[in-house]
Amino acid sequence: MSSDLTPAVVAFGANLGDRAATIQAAADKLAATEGVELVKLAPPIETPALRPSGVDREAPAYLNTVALIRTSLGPSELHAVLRALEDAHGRVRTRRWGDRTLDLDLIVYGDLVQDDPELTLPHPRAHERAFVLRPWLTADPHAEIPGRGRADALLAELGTPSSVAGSDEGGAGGDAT
Ligand code: PH2
Ligand code: MG
Ligand code: MG
Repeated sequence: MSSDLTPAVVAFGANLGDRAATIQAAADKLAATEGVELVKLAPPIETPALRPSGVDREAPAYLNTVALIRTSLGPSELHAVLRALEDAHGRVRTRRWGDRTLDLDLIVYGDLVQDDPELTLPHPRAHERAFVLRPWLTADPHAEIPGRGRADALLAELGTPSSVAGSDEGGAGGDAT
C-alpha cells in the first residue's frame, strides 16, 4: 500500500451472542474494507460490563480487544464503516451502555484531536478505560493517546483493578455508542 496511510486504533466490544466469533468476523470485514489495512488484532480479554452506575456483574461479560489499522479513509468515512459493521452484526441501539452484539469505537486517528460532537477524537473516555488500554498495550507497548500521554502511564493511573474500569472491574466513564 502507499505511504499516505494514517495509523488508527479501533476498539471492539461484545457482550451478547458468540462474542469471539462476532469480533473475529468484524475484524475480518474491517481488514477486507477498501482503504483499510489491518496491522494487528490483540487477543480479546474478558471484562465485566460497565454501566453508567458502575460495574454490573449481573450483566453478560464483555470480550474487548483493539485493532491497529492503517487507512486511507478519512476519520468520518472510517467512523461510518465502523457503524455499518455494527449494524451488520445486529447491533440494536437502545439504552445507554446497554448490552450489545458489537461495539466498534474509533479510539485514535493519527494525531488528530477534534471536538466534533459527531466524532470526538481521541475517544473521550479511552484514557480511563482499562478494557481499551490493556489490549491496546498488548498490541503496541508504545501506545499513546494524543493530548493524554502514554497508554501505559494512563493505565497505571487507573490504579488497582478493584477500584477502576479494567479487565476485572469497571469504573468511571463510558459512552452511549
Ligand atoms: N462498552 C460500553 C459500556 N460498557 N463495558 C465493558 N466491559 N466493555 C465495553 O466495551 C463497554 C462496557 C459502551 O461503549
Ligand atoms: Mg461505540
Ligand atoms: Mg464503546
